[in-house]
Amino acid sequence: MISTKDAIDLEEKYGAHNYHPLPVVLARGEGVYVWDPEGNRYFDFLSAYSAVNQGHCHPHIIGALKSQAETLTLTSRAFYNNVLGEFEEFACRTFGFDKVLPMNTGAEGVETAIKICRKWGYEKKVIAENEAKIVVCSSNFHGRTVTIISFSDDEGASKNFGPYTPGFIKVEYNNTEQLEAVLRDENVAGFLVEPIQGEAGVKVPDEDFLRKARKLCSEQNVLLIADEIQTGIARTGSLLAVCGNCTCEGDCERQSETYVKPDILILGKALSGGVYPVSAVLADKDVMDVIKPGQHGSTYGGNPLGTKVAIAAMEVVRDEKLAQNARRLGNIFRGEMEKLQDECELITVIRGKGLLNAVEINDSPGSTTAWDLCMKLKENGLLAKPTHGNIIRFAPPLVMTEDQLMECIGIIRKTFLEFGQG
Ligand code: IF1
Repeated sequence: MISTKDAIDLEEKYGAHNYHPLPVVLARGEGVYVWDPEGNRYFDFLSAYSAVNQGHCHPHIIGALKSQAETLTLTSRAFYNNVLGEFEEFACRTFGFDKVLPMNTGAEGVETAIKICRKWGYEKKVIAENEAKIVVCSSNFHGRTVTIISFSDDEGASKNFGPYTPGFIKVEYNNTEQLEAVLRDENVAGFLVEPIQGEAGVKVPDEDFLRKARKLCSEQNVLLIADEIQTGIARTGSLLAVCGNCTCEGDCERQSETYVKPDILILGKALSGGVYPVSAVLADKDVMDVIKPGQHGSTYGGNPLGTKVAIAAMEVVRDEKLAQNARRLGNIFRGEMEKLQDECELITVIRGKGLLNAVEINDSPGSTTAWDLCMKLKENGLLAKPTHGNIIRFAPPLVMTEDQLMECIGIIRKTFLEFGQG
């Protein structure tokens, strides 16, 4: 097998340098573990940015992949296929919407939601042609297409990729006063928001932010669009972050007082358990019906292989009660990190929900401290990725057991305490 060094050298030589990975090569994965070519085992605390919530190579999902791969993989949507309808029914029932539109990547899901929202704005809200606006948040991350980076405030993501797509207005995340003010503009068709901002460093808004946003959107006839590509599929301790304190895994009446129903829901990543790219946009009939034949689509979107995989991935979340596990382990994790914070000056802030967590390191965003810590964590058998220089995100697969989590907390403790001593 190719060595760690040779694999990295090949990427350096032939790959575009659009990433700066931690210098570890992964050659195999199973559940919460990954292995490098030399056979060293690591706990995965990134989960491919929350795509492998169900754990690496989950046998139920891989089983679905294998059997469907031998049967039928791609038909295009020029013809029906015998799996798509089953996926659509499963997704609509699981997430509580009338209709679903399948795509592949998260960014495509966001693009789809933007198109649906604009079209709804013109045809249902009767906004004048080309005048529709969508409100977005500061420090958002929704993907990498030209339109999406047009409303990013990360220079790295947007600089020199212009000209940019117009039609977006920005408000401060978690600021409902600003939101209320901009929604008065009659040309606003939608409000696109992450229930927790992942890329920004796991920024959790005020408890009632989404509920207030929902109310403001309803009052002004504006579509609330939730990007749950990262927060969805049990990651934050409920099936969706918008489910609030409900811990069911999809078999739900959605009567919980804390549930906030978006008009458009965007899912990706763990919708297919990291096995095959599947994203989806869900909405009720009155919204989704603005899209007619020929107006949107994708060659691979809704293909039988991806949809079969996605059904299996959603079954795992339900059958293994991953939302409940994420909630329980997340509470333990933050509790243990708070204990560590008392003993260790390296940690300034701990935040998160369920198993989407981050710690802020006592150094400037320009420092290498978080990176250096992640290198030490790697040496001690745990993989996490620094973000914004001084934040470390901790997001293991949701199939983790309490014993495994305690072992991981031991590794993090030891690493931080050793590092703190120089
Ligand atoms: C990269 C971060 C995570 C997302 C939300 C849409 C997308 C994403 C809320 C687009 C993607 C990624 C992509 C990955 C890094 C990453 C990320 F570091 F930027 F912040 F997850 F935390 N909406 N998130 O988080 O989905 O098109 O990638 O399938 O390198 O860009 P995609």
